Amino acid sequence: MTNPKLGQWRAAAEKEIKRDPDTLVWNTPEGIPVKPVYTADDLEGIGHLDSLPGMKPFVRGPRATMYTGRPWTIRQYAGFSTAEASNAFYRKALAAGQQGVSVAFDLATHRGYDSDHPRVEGDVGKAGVAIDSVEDMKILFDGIPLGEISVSMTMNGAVIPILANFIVAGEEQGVSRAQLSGTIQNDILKEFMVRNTYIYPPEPSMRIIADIIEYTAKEMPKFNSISISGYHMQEAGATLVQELAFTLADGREYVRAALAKGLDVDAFAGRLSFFFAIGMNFFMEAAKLRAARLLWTRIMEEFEPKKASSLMLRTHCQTSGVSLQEQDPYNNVIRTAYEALSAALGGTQSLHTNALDEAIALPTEFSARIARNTQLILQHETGVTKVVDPLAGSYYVESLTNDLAEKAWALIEEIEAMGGMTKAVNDGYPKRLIEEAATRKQAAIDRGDEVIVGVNKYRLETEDDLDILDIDNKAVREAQIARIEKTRRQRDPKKWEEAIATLREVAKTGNGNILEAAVEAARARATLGEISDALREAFGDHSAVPKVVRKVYGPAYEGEPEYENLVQRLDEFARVLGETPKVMVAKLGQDGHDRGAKIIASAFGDIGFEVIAGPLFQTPDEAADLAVAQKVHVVGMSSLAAGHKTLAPQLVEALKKKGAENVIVVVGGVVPRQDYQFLLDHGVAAVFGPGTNVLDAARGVLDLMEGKRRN
Ligand code: 2CP
Repeated sequence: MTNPKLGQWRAAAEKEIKRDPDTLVWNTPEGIPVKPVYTADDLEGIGHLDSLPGMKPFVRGPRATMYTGRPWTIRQYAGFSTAEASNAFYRKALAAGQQGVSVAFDLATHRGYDSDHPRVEGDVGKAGVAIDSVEDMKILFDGIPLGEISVSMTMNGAVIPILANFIVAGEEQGVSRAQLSGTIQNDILKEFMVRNTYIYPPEPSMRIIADIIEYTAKEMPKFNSISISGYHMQEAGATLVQELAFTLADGREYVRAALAKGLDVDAFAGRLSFFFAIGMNFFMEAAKLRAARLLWTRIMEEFEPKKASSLMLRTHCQTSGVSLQEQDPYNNVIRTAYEALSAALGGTQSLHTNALDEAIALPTEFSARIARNTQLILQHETGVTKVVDPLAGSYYVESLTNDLAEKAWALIEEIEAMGGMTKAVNDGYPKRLIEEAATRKQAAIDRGDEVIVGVNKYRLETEDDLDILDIDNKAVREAQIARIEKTRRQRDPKKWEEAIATLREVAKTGNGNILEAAVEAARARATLGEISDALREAFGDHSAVPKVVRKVYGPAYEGEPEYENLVQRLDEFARVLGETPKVMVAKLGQDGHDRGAKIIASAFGDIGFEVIAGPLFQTPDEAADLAVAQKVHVVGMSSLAAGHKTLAPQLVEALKKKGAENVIVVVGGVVPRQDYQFLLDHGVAAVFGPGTNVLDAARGVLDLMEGKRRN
């Protein structure tokens, strides 16, 4: 039934704006046309409207009383440098109101390397804490009672040694594994899609997950075996529909893997948990969490569980990292506060609010305090915890919830028709869709269609310096190496050897549980690298071939003089040069964040450069070899994990050694302004920091090439 007054509204609207009100429709990246006004008509046919919180299909929340009974957990993700430094940080945070711990590991740890491995020189202690053995893990939780405080660990690649070390650290603190509460991320499919901290190929990686679900279901009833994550998809540029669909499809795949181990669905389903990003599309994000719960119930009903808790989606959320900006960084406090409110209105169980400086560095104590207080103020001062699901019944939000659910369901079914998520991930389908969405979004920002305050509009003339935390990773590495050596010296070599041999055997034969064997190895003080290597021997390493999407960025600019001029200028320069300017985009060290690299490669290709996309995880020497072999003019190193001060100078040196000093090196990504001069002094020709317009970067590279030719 159409509201008879809608016609009157249209007339009034048209009079106000002097054009058709349909021109006010906002077509979101999700393909949802958001109308200027919603009415009861928009609720027609929506099935979930009369549902209640704590009841099927859980749209209104997994608990009946939600925050009125217990507010969400304030769980700030943190970790840096050594176990000692991170432990001190956690203790202070807990004393100041944080309610759970969430560990960020450094990238060396993520990828299963001990701190003394030559490949990880630039990574140790940088974007998280370095953990090499039980000895480090014990220090990390010293004075933090693991039987009382729940601990989340973001770990996927080296998930086996980390969880094993955690279990043994608990044991040696006097806390049995049955008492340990917390969550391990353990979500490998999205690693292959977007986050890239995988180690082994997809198939054995799925076996690892099933083994962890099996072990925790039997031994650790309070522990969430997985955190099925959409967060990184949105960070990589996914639309909310993609984030929703791919995450839930991943979840379905993990359930199937666990069932294939012979587990009863009710034995583990209640301990599956989720993790979503909350970006700036305020109502859409809250609706997304509601839709996620609705769809998860639908998916889980297929498996016919008996317990209601098996149907419930419980989730952690983090405010969006990509929505943070380097420019005018105090704006980030405001962005994060809105996102946090949206997460609360959507009914999250646990939340991380980003610190204002997280676009460029690890949080300082000051910025971490503001981030934490953003949640404390929400919980204690705003009244949002006093009512369950306050957005229920809103014409707009209910309609969005339904639209998101329908669109995501269609994509989930598409994945299903392809044979499920493992297959789709292997084929690269979700990754391609996400990269296309990311490139489209970048073009919208560069063109100014999407406004970012302080970046592409209302930009400050001068930016104030911000105090940031810098880690001396040389010192961290030395301290870690000393502790690894001590651990190796003090352990019983026979016990160690037997435990590693058993682990290798279990991995190779498939007889026994990998985590169970790894717990023994951790007890015998096998290091993280040794445990990972034992599994590497059985499973091999996964290496991905980088693919770059084309014709997404360019077409968004078609006909715009700014873009056309640049294309023409490049074309003319190519004629003078006698060849197409060739740029290699390089990712060095264990930094797998490749959104920026992929966008640059894609856009530069459309503009007319010949682009070589280097593989992930190269050493500076390997990148220089590739640059020489490919005869590139420019290497663009993309750095998002703080390794630039070690790795960029090494790259410049490696090129020089190979007689390729003519190759121009530029650095792009998350580079604090304070580091620009250091990089320029070490042979880098230009730095393109966060928020750089891609066309400006392309012009900058062309200027450098032209300048070089003239000299
Ligand atoms: C909850 N409880 C209640 C109520 N609400 N009891 C009575 N009345 C209520 N209204 C109970 C729960 O049943 C539970 O007990 C306990 O209180 C804790 O509540 P919870 O909702 O389970 O909260 P939680 O312990 O904080 O767990 C939340 C999640 C968990 C989402 C389930 O998986 C989690 O903490 N995830 C965090 C993931 C994370 O931090 N990831 C970091 C990503 P029982 O347990 O006894 O039932 S870092 C990201 C970076 C970017 C990266 O990945 O790279």
